[in-house]
Amino acid sequence: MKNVLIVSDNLDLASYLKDVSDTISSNVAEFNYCYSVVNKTPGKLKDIGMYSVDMKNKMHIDSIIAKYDLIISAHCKQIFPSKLVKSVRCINIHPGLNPYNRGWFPQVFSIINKKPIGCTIHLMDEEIDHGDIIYQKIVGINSWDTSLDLYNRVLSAEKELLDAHFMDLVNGSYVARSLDFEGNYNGIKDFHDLSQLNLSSNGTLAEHIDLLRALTHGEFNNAWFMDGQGNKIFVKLKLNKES
Ligand code: 0FX
Repeated sequence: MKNVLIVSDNLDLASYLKDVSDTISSNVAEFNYCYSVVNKTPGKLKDIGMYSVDMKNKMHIDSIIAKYDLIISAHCKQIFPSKLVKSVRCINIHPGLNPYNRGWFPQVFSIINKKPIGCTIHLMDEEIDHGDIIYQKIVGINSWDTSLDLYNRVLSAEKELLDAHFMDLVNGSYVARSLDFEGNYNGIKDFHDLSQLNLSSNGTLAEHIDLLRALTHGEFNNAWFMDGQGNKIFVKLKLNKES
């Protein structure tokens, strides 16, 4: 019997993983579910039976190492410490196609820099979104996609991989391959830098449309500029494909 800890700050994915793991007999594996302590709105995660863990707390880490055979990170907002990834098998479910645009919000950067996008399930090492790749699925980018459109397809691709391979992940029945190259990494600062629109920016209209659709994600107010009167103005783009 395996003890598995699932750590997630993403309600959609955490609920999905709970449904998948609920179908597995407790003779095969037992699952516990946590969200990270940095999560400022954990209400709904608590409602589905998750509790808080702090990846910076040495006591938490030591008790995780003592108890679990496998940790699955499903969009956990805290970085796993080196001691944890070296002591227990840790698997990350990442909404990007490693090693392209590793780090924050990969689809935003892929719309702009045209690097491939998709999802990756990989072994964790000490670097972010970097360990050996277990499964990947590529997702295409349409000219009319906003960040939200593309993100939703990436999330669906993650669920498809989990549907097909969850038990293989639990049992370790897979062949992982190392990265062919290091790729590139984007931090949250890169996203905030993009969000501050430079009204004097040179570029083609196509580049500007890509920037604005990459920063358009449902209700989020991402792209902004200051007008001459000191008002902060948020910008979103609406794209419709002729039907
Ligand atoms: O959970 P998640 O989809 O994933 C993010 C990172 O992209 C990922 O690399 C990391 N491993 C994980 C821990 O965190 O993030 P989210 O639910 O905060 O955001 C989902 C999408 O929403 C994001 O891809 C873009 C969009 N978004 C999010 C925020 C917070 C915005 O457009 N603006 C925002 O301010």
